[in-house]
Amino acid sequence: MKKWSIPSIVIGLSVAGWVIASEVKSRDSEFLRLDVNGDGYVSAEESLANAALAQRFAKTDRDHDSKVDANEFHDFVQRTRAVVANN
Ligand SMILES: [Ca+2]
Ligand SMILES: [Ca+2]
Repeated sequence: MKKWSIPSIVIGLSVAGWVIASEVKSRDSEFLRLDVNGDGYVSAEESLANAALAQRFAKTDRDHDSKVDANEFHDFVQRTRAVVANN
């Protein structure tokens, strides 16, 4: 029984992401892509897959727990987009 609970959550989140705006969906799938071990956080090591995030990892990790959660990643995406827009 227990081994089905995590896949069910993943499927549930995927479905939820699918019905939300495509911008949110792509943001979340990038977060999921970077979170290789699936613990819900992007570590400094995992951030290396995204050069922009790796560069700004210390600033993105606002609560200084050495990992980036979904909210911190969301803010990073917003700021990155703002930087791109200004260029
Ligand atoms: Ca992780
Ligand atoms: Ca953090």
